[in-house]
Amino acid sequence: MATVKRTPKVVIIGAGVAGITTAVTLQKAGFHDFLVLEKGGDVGGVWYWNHYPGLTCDVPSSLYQFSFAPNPDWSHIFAPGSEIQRYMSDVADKFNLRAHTRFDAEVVAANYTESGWHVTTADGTEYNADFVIAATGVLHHPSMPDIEGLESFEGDVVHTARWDDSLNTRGRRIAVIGTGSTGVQVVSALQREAARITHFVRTAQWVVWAPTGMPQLPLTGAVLRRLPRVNRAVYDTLLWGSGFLADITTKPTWRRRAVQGAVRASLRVQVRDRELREQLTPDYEPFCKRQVVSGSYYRAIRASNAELVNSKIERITPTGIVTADGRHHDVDLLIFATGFKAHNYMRPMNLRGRDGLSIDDAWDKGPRAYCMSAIPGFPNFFTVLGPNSPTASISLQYSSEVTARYIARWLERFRDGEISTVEVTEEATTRFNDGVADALGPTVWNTGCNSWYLTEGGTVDLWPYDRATLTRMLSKPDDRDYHLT
Ligand code: N01
Repeated sequence: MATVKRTPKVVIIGAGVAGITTAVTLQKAGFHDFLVLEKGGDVGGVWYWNHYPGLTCDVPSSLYQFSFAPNPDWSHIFAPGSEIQRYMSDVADKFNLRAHTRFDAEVVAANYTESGWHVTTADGTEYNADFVIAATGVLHHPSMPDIEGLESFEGDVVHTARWDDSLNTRGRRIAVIGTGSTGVQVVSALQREAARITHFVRTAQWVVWAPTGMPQLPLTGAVLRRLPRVNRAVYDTLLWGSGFLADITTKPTWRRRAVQGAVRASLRVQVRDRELREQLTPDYEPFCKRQVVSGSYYRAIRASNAELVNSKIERITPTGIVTADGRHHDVDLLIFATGFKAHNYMRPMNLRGRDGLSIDDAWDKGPRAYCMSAIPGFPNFFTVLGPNSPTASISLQYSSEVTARYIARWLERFRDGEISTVEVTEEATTRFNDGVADALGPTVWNTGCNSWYLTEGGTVDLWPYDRATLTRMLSKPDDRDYHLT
């Protein structure tokens, strides 16, 4: 007797890089009954939420794109954030994703019962689904330090990830706290117009020089648009070339040492002032933290209206910041570039799987998933760019696409009546995570620095393998690793 085909009903949470990729991949695989629930007012994820001055993608734009939406038209080699957000929006239009999306729809709960998933948004609406895919991103929840006296500050206060576009920055005395990729971009952007800019640096960062302000060569876009095959070849070449990053970060070879040597030399060449150079020199290896890339930061911090302060922040006063050396730094605008709670993933959502298991209980020792995408106890639930995703070494768009295709394989089997539920086994997840832990040993991220890559338990939450391994692991689900009904 022929099997009756079913149409899986899917809820995708989040419309950033991972959510857009998942939605388009499902469409391409013939699945159209999906709904994207997005907390923000538009697609884009980090590119929607972040619009601080100086925001630029520090990955070349020709690489920072979806394989299914090649775009040769970038104003700069490293495009500004607004342009990337426009690209994401154009992709959503091109693939008619808005018709499938509810905006301003924050998911507050998702519960699995025998009848499937029940997803609730903040306004109380409930959606039912056969499958839920969490594409909720890594860098979403801003981390705001609790510094004594902050509430007494009489000037303006802003976190970069929730920038207020009405803020005046010109001619002001600006303090920037934090020196990750964001802090470095903000200081570079605001220094010229500020009356004074003080950069509070708790831990110095290595900064790789790159032509981050360089326009794309004239006519490049026009030529590549006429020659889509060449455009595709350029993208494939860049993707292949990006394997170098995975190589130097995961393997302790002469190549890693050579690149690290170049990063150290770059600091020596660009900053001749010995005292400032000492302040800027980290006590850990280049690439241990998420590598900062900038062609303008060293120039900005050397400027006469700029100062780098290493002394610990003691407290905030109504008019500024007091550091451990007893100095009071007068400030009108206080900018927190203090990063994100990177290991929250879909939380604080009340996510409950089989038998009411909460994600907080499942992850009481830290986030874990099988192949970044499946969690024991959570049937018919997947993550895209979930735990151990290669946020430090491999294109996020590529990883999302591979993961979404992997999930689509399960949807096909559901559609064909082969399975009703799929849940990864505890054994497979433990085996995968043990392998990851071993492979993380020789990575550069494990060489003794503190970074957002580390979980509270001190483990590195990254992908320690190369792109070929990622592709192989996610090419075809292995039934032995799953409970199927
Ligand atoms: O955040 P971070 P970010 N007192 O966590 C400091 C991506 N990104 O927003 O090192 C004083 O890297 C903290 O100090 P320490 C990219 O993946 C991409 O900059 O912990 N300082 C650190 O200096 C990036 O890695 C683009 O000692 C405090 C900083 O705040 C990721 O986003 C652009 C403090 C936080 O650095 C996050 O970058 C921008 C305190 N209490 C970002 N608490 C692209 O262009 C924290 N800090 C693609």
